[in-house]
Amino acid sequence: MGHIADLSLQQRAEFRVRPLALRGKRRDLSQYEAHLAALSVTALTGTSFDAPDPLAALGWSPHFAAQLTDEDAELTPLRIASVQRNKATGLGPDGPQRLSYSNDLSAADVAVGDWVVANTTTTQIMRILPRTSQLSRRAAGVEAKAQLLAANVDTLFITTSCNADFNLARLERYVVLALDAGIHPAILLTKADQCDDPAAYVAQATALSDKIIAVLAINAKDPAQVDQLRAWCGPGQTVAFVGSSGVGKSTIINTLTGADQTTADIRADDAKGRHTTTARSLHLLAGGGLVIDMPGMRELGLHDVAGGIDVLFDDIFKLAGQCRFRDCAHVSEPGCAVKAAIDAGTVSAERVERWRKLKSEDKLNTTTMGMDRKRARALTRSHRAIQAEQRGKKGDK
Ligand SMILES: Nc1nc2c(ncn2[C@@H]2O[C@H](COP(=O)(O)OP(=O)(O)OP(=O)(O)O)[C@@H](O)[C@H]2O)c(=O)[nH]1
Ligand SMILES: [Mg+2]
Ligand SMILES: [Zn+2]
Repeated sequence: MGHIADLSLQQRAEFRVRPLALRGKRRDLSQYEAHLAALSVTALTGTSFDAPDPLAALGWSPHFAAQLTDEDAELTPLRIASVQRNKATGLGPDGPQRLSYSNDLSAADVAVGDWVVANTTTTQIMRILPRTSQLSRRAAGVEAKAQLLAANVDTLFITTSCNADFNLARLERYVVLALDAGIHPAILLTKADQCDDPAAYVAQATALSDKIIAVLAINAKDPAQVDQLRAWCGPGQTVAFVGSSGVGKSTIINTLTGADQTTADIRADDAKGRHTTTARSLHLLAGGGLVIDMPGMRELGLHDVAGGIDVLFDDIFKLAGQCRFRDCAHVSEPGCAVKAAIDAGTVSAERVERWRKLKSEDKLNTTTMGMDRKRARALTRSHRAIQAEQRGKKGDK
């Protein structure tokens, strides 16, 4: 098994295509909600595919099968497990295969988690199948470029620790990223074993949004505690781990897989990690789920996530729609419903401020990244000043 031509009729046709995550600005929140609801059904029942199907175990689903054409008949579908500049690794029922890129593709186009069709004779990736979800950020650095982080993810485990790394505004950024992509956000609080009151962190994270499907405080080294995550790692389900360096992403994945990826102690003085993981990678769990490990991120530059911001801050979004002026800046305008809600104590001023910041950053990055590079450089000068400040510190992958 391996060639698309070998897939059964049922696998090639008759598929209910899962709605694609719609990206970008959008005013109709119901689309997100419907998409997230569809995902939770999948999360509970596992894939709708036959369990013994070896491709389904790798996350193959009707969505991908429906993308295949007759021209793909001689090609082999593979799931991308790692991406390097000139090579990538694809997982298939027969194990991992080293792949290269066909002429019109490069490493920047391919994400860990992608389903591709490859010519296994020439070992070339011929085409990337349309994704059910994708995570991308504004790449670290001055250039206004998007960087793909992962593809076809069902659940995002936003990982932080019960210590100095814990930061509500940063958690919100990751939640926005997930919601915008139509991916379920969950929050993992590691190092609970080193914390006097993990429940206080859980309470704060839980209060962020009812869109967060779970908040768990765990000791990443304790298999019994980490086992709770398996509820989201059923056969064919893909989960990705994001968060700062040193919070324990690889430790959790090692506990889940029983494998031994490199991990390293954080610096005692500032609780910061050292970027132990240097590349994104996909791993198979014995139970059938797939996990994506990522290097720690210092900077999560958001772009084109207006929809995700509106979903996370849906209460403020609705209030803003009731302001007297359509272009209300919610500062001192008469008839401002947002300001009225702050005054009445129904929304917190801090939360409105975080919303405002995310909105303006998203707007700037979305505009900048849509412009030519010369103009982008002028706009990113203040960003460059921050970069200069950070120079000398260790690089961000
Ligand atoms: N006591 C305790 N130590 C932990 C826990 N989670 C992680 N650690 C330790 O924290 C250090 C960093 O963990 P890693 O798993 O390498 O962190 P990471 O998030 O993968 O870091 P990067 O790969 O740099 O992004 C290691 O020494 C782990 O053993 C935890 O829950 N409890
Ligand atoms: Mg790591
Ligand atoms: Zn207003």
